[in-house]
Parts: sequence; C-alpha cells; structure tokens
Amino acid sequence: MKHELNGLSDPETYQNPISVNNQDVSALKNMLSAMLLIRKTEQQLALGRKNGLIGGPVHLGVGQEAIAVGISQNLKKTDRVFGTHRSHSHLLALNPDFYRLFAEVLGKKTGFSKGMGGSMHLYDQSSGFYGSAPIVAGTVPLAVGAAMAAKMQNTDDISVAYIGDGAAEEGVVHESFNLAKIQEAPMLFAIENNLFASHMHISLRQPSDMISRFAKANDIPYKLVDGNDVIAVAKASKELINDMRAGKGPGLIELVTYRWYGHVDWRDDVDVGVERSLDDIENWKARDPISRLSKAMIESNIWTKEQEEELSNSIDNDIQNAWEKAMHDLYPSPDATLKYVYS
Ligand SMILES: Cc1ncc(C[n+]2csc(CCOP(=O)(O)OP(=O)(O)O)c2C)c(N)n1
Ligand SMILES: [Mg+2]
Repeated sequence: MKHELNGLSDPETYQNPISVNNQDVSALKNMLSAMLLIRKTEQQLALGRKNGLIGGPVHLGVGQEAIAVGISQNLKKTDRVFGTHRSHSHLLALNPDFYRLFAEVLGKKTGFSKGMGGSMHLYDQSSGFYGSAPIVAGTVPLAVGAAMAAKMQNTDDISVAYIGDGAAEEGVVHESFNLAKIQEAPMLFAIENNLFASHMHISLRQPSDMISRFAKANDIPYKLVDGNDVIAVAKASKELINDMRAGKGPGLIELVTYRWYGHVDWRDDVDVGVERSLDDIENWKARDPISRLSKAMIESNIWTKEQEEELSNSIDNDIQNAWEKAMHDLYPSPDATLKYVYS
C-alpha cells in the first residue's frame, strides 16, 4: 500500500502541537465546549450500552469530535447535512440537545426520531440534519440531490455528506463524485478517514491510504487535513465552503482521524480488530483533539485548568440530568408503529 497521507497517520505526528495564534477566543471556547459535550454524551452512551440499558447498537465516534465540530462552524441552518451509521457528533455539532439523543437511543417518544430510529436513524430538520442511516454510503447520493436542489433554487446553501474511508469503497460514492462535479453542485464530501472499516485496516483494503485521490480523478478541489486539529478542520472547510457558496461547485475534505472504541459499542476491539493494537489506541489518545486544543489554549493564557474543570463538571451534571429524564420518558404507543413509515 502507498502511504500518501503526508505523515498524518504516522506515530511521530501524534503529538504535534496545534496553534491557536490569531484565533477568535470565543470561537475556540465554543469549539472546545462542543467537543467535550459530544465526548461525554458518547461516553454516557457507551456506559448505557455496557450496562444493558440501551437495547440497540451504538457506533461511537470518541476521538473524532473535531471533524463535525470544525466543519459545523461554517454551516447555517438551511444547509443540509447527511450522516452515516456513526453520526452522534454530526448531529450534536448542529444541535447539542443530548437529551433528545439519549431519548432516541433509549427508544423514547421524546427522541429526535420519536423513538422510532435509534442511534442510526437520527433526523433533525430544524438544525439542517437530514439523517443518518445504517446503509453505508446510502446517504451520499441523497446529499448530492439536496445540493442540486439548493443550486436550482438559487440559494447559497450547501449540502454536506460525511463519508467513512470504508464507505468510499462503495460504487455509489464514485457516481456521486462524478454527478456533483458535472452538475457543479454545492456539495462538500467530508471524508472521515479513521483508517478502519469495521475491523479491517485500510492497508488490507486499498492500494493507497489516501481517499482524496478520487477527488483528483474527478477534478474536485480537495484538502487533506489533520482531523484531530479542530482549528485546521474549521479553516480548511471554510475555504472550500466559501467557494461552494460562491458557485464554484463541489469540494472534498479528507480528515485523518481515529476512533478510540471499536466498530460498535464500548469495546476496544483489539481482540477482533485486524491490525489494531492497544499501542495504536494509546498513541492516538496522545493526539486527542480535545486535550490538544485545551493545552494550546492554556499555554496561550486564554483558558485555565480551573475553567476546564468547571466546564467539565457542568456538562457532566447536565448529562446526568438529561439521561435520568430520558430514562423516565415514555415509549411511543404500539399503534404509532406504522405511522412514520413511508409507503
Ligand atoms: C451497504 C452496506 N454494506 C456493508 C455494511 C456493513 N458495515 C457497517 S459499517 C461498515 C464499515 C464502514 O466503515 P467506514 O465507512 O470507514 O466508517 P466507520 O465505521 O469507520 O466510521 C460496514 C462494512 C452496511 N451497513 N451497509
Ligand atoms: Mg472508517
């Protein structure tokens, strides 16, 4: 396999510092807080699943929070965002209502999808989240359609599809690249390259580790970014999105990252993962998007350990209350089962 990720997945880059110079301080605090909120929400989901309180599978993106948070800095409510099977962060970065996420995952009628969907069928039109789905890559052509609609309606809205490195192996993604380009659709392909599809490392599946080579093939402008550096993600996606809003067609951003948990639920998956070791996980934890940002902010004297502790405690508290509340909510009534089925 060719290593073309410019060292972004190499161990020696794991501890690279990130720079907060010339950044808007309140935007930095918002991004730090958003990532922490997503992290703690997912850790609560991991616990709920481990304790048997959640009935269905949860695909957790712990370690990958900088991607959705960075990209969402540049989105507006009328943009249309499409997720994957691992979409808690995609939704919470647009609407941080973890109570409704808990309710959904617990199957309660107060959930984002009225308790009918669970973790992999999230939907929140008011914040621009047009859905997650378990069919890998299934949302990508829908996103291109939404981008074409935005263009036909003469808006400057864009569409975003989050796409895993595994999903990029589905034929429909390549048809989507082609169609978006030929239609000059305002479509951001956000490739979350966490190096794994289920349990299989990219080196066992692909001749190269770089997914953005397909952007080159389709003449789509692209950027290859450290997906664990929220500032870099926000900056690179902003540049692509500005061009898309100005009518310059699609863009692709490839974000190199890593998930701390296994493919599904709370386990590490070292036992069943291929080419995944506890050392890898520990190395990537050293490149934690949250502590990297917080460290840089503390060193620049715009943030303190005490403030972080306060923020962390307050999110913990809110999460506990929301979880308890969701646990006590009602399930949908059985006669609502077919009410939201499209036929
Ligand atoms: C069409 C389809 N094929 C296969 C699967 C089984 N499956 C679920 S997730 C997954 C791997 C996806 O990998 P990737 O896109 O990299 O996302 P990640 O899990 O790493 O976030 C597979 C093969 C599926 N759900 N849908
Ligand atoms: Mg993957």
